[in-house]
Amino acid sequence: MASTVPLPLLKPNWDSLNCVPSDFCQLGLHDCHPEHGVCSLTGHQAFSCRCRVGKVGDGTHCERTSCPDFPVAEPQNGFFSCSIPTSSAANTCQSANSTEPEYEVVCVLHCNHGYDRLIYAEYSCRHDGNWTIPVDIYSAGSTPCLAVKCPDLSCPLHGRMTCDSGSYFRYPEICSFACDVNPGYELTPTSSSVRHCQADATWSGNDAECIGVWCPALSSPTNGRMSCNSGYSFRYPETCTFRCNHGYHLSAGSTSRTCQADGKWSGRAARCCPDGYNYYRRSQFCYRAFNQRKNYNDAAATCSSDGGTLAMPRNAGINAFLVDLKNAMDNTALFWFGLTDRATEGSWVWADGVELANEHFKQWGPRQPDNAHDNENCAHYWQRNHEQVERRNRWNDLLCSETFLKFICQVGT
Ligand SMILES: [Ca+2]
Ligand SMILES: [Ca+2]
Repeated sequence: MASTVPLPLLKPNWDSLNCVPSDFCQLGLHDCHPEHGVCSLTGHQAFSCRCRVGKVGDGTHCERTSCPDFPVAEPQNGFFSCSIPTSSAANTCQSANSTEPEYEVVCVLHCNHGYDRLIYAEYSCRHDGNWTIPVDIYSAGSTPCLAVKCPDLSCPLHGRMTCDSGSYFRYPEICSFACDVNPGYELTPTSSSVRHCQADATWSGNDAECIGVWCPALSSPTNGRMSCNSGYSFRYPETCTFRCNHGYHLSAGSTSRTCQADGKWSGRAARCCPDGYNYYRRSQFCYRAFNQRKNYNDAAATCSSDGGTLAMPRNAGINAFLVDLKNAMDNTALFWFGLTDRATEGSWVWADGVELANEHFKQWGPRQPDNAHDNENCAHYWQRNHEQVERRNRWNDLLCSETFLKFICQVGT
């Protein structure tokens, strides 16, 4: 029930319903310090004021006792937060007659972001002006604020990890990652080369992963297959093996090639020639001298059924290779090769349709091509043992319908 008596200068600051029976103290008809003063009845309409424990003054005027400087040094990675508690003043009614001392100042240990508080320490300056020291945060072996721990990291396979504080993995450690360059490893594109243990106990960046250096992509040889043992990554140290299809043989290059630490493949490109054919590296074609006699068109058809054409000795190197090839087969025979002037007399065209220009390589025999009988339109090699030495292995034009010649085919790789 609220008082009907006009209030003096000081307002009551507690609810009279909950308090002691009607008197000047209860009604607030006193001039004791509103917060730190305690009113005591001394008789009818008589009261006295005193200050609460921890305060100094005559009861009408009360002041906090001042505390000495906070006696504990600030810890590494932490700090003290000090405040004046408000609880005792807020609930004045309950504590009006309490002898509980008022805490002047309370300081609590806190740790910086990224550090866990291992010790709870609350310091108070009591009414007697002395600090209580509940715990010695600097006792031997204790660390009041310990950096948060990130998950352990490990060395990537084929790589190295270097951490700036010796792999404690605690904030704010920085770890860097590198791969074994010698031999042959590098970080994947998504890997982080530097990672920070962050204040939230997580690592920045992504896991570091080392992969072999890249070698240029390989492909199956024509008429063959490739098989690689590491997912066709074409990275060190993958090895690819090569096989030729049925009816073909590995006529050049390596059956097995390995991506090396320097990013280059061992060995040479595999080449598959049809069985019976020989590979000439500089033209990258396979050639075969056939031990059969046919006219030009039938010879060309045989080459076509092997996937090629009559041979085309476009340069001295190929020409020499073909001469050796045919002579090894039969040094008494004439051999067709892929050159005709059937479309336009005097205009010689290779089997692939390319014209034999004036400046191109030629090996015609003396006074050839002569278009004898006005009808010699297909080219061939003379035999090695021709009685006219100057004709041996040279080119001549002949009737395309002649059937006593053997022939040379070529197939690409
Ligand atoms: Ca002709
Ligand atoms: Ca001729």
